[in-house]
Amino acid sequence: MALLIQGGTVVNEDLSFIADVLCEDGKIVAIGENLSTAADVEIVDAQGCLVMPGGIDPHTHMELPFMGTVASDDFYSGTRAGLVGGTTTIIDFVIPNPQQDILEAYHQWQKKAEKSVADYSFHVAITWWDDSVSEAMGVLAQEHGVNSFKHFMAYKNAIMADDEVLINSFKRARELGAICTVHAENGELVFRLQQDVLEMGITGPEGHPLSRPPEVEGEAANRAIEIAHLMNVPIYLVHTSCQQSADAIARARANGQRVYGEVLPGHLLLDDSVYRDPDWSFAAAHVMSPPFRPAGHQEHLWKALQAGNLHTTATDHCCFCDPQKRNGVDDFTKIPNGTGGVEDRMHVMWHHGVNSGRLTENEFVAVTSTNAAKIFNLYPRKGVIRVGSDADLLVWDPKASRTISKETHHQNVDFNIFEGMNVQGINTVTISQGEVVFRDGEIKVEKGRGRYLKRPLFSADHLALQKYSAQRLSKPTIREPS
Ligand code: DUC
Ligand code: ZN
Ligand code: ZN
Ligand code: ZN
Repeated sequence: MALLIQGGTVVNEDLSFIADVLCEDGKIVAIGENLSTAADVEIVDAQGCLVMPGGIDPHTHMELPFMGTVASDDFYSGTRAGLVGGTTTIIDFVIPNPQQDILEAYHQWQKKAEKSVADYSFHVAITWWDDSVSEAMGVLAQEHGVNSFKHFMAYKNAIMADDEVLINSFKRARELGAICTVHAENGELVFRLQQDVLEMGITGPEGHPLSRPPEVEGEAANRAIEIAHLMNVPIYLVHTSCQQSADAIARARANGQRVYGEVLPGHLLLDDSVYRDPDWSFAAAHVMSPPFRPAGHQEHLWKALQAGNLHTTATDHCCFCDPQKRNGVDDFTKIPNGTGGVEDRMHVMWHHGVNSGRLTENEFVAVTSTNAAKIFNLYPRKGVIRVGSDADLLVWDPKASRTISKETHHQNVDFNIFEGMNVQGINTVTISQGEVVFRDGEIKVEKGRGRYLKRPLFSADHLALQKYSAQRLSKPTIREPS
């Protein structure tokens, strides 16, 4: 059945204008003023509201097996919570165990994701290296629509990618026309500092940020950016959390390098005082990596987002409940790392970004949807209200508000890092694949309705890097001995 969203202000990244939006068979088929209505059209009244592209969260971990447990939000509960909060697409991470067949891991994740209720795609992590991994990257890129590969520079003795893995994988990604992404923290330094902090007798969550200071992220960010520079591949830094890595991105961009940065609402708003709270459970619930940072970094991240040196907002949604966190009750290094937020990202970013005057409504659309679609090659299918695009839309009421709480959220976790925050400006309706899935507080979805999104590879022209490559590799003149 057709759906007409009537009388709202359409907000794209480049422009806002009053128009109706007509959807059919899951796609946007017409945009214009006073579109005529056939009898069998479902009407959504958007008078006084904005109509925006559905949010894209390019960084989630549903049902992730991690640090001896499994993240509590699965692909059903997590994507459902996302739809409630206006996120209609997620990009999750396939994370193979070291030595595991990458394709086997990919198929495991596909199986888990069958219950998704929102559209989803996958980055694939490269956690080890040999010729079979190189071959598997080719199969993923050419047959399965994977155009981004992830590298954890932290988590030594587990999924960490050392320099050898980074260099080989970056080179292969470049050959294939894929983009590289990194979790930038120096895993050797984290390992050393964790031992040092434990030896000082600090075993509680307050040890977590001490073992992963901003320098650890800054070093890895700079290293990854330089390796990407020499391997001539675009790079995307996930969860940029501190001044050091935001500055590394800005420097490289000023130097003409194709580097992108992602930031989480939590890193924009919370500081490391949460780890010194006397309530162990409260402090442990905030343990994620990279940690929340000393006061001051948050303002720097906001400015980097406003300046265009950070491009996307994500959540790193990776939920663990208190009994799971308690695994690290005597040793902070054993607290499963992760926090939630897939339901709250859009609301928090509007309230603290747009209501504060830091972002325009169009910039909000860019950093919550369009930029992720462009960087990961989902655009213009996703990330824009345009004829032919998927009908993933939000009716956004800038006057409506909600108070964020674990008591009312849909995320399958017993904590919310934004507990008690009142946010004004929320989606009252979520439309996914041309279907109203959320309206006025009610979510109605059928398990498994989410679709896997293949993402095409980038052409060399699109990457726009080959000229630099040619210069770098041109042979020096060999002089004859005189
Ligand atoms: N950081 C987290 O906090 N959780 C999952 C993985 C990660 O890098
Ligand atoms: Zn990470
Ligand atoms: Zn360089
Ligand atoms: Zn992550």
